[in-house]
Amino acid sequence: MKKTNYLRKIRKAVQKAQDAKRFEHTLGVEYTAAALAMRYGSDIDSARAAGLLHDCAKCLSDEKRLSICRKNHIPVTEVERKNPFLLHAKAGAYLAREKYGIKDPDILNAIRSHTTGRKNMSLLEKIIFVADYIEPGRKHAPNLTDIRKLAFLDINRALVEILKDTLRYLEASGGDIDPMTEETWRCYSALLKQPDA
Ligand code: DGI
Ligand code: FE
Ligand code: FE
Repeated sequence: MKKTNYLRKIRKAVQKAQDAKRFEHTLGVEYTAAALAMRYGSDIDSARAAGLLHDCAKCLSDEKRLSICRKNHIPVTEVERKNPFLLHAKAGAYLAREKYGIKDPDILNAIRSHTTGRKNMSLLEKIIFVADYIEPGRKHAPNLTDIRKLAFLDINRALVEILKDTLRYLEASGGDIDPMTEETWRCYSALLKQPDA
């Protein structure tokens, strides 16, 4: 199938699985990821596919997300059991492969890591993580103007700023911090401190 047709097919299928507001966010992440891929020399169609699918499990119930994980032997951590919305990333990667036919492991990893990040992310994983945070429909995060600019100047620095603000928000709101979010923050703030970073 031609690449453009395949993206159109995914877009239509995701539209059916999401409410209108979430789908608008999905389209925002698709084109923001495409723009970042242009900037950093990553594959544009992979960025679009990952952007389209990153929240494909977002409009399911927590029960459904938990049952997808249980049935498919996807490990669920303690924090995820308490906050099953976090599982939309892992369940989304599963659905991307099984329901939407994605085989590229880099796209699947980008979906899986899009909420907490992880250490040593690929360029595509970073692009999706950042695009999710800065897409034009986002309004409420602090420092968005600066982070949007930074995303196109230095993606690793943008990553650290996003993680810092996310951890700060979770601390202020009393949300459970997933150890993975902290590990990602540690990994990339240490990287920035290296003299040649
Ligand atoms: O699905 P989206 O809303 O588009 O974006 P997302 O998948 O990045 O999810 C955003 C939410 O995830 C945001 O409210 C912060 C939250 N989050 C990120 N890391 C953690 C977390 N929530 C908890 N409880 N723990 C984390 O470590
Ligand atoms: Fe998400
Ligand atoms: Fe999202």
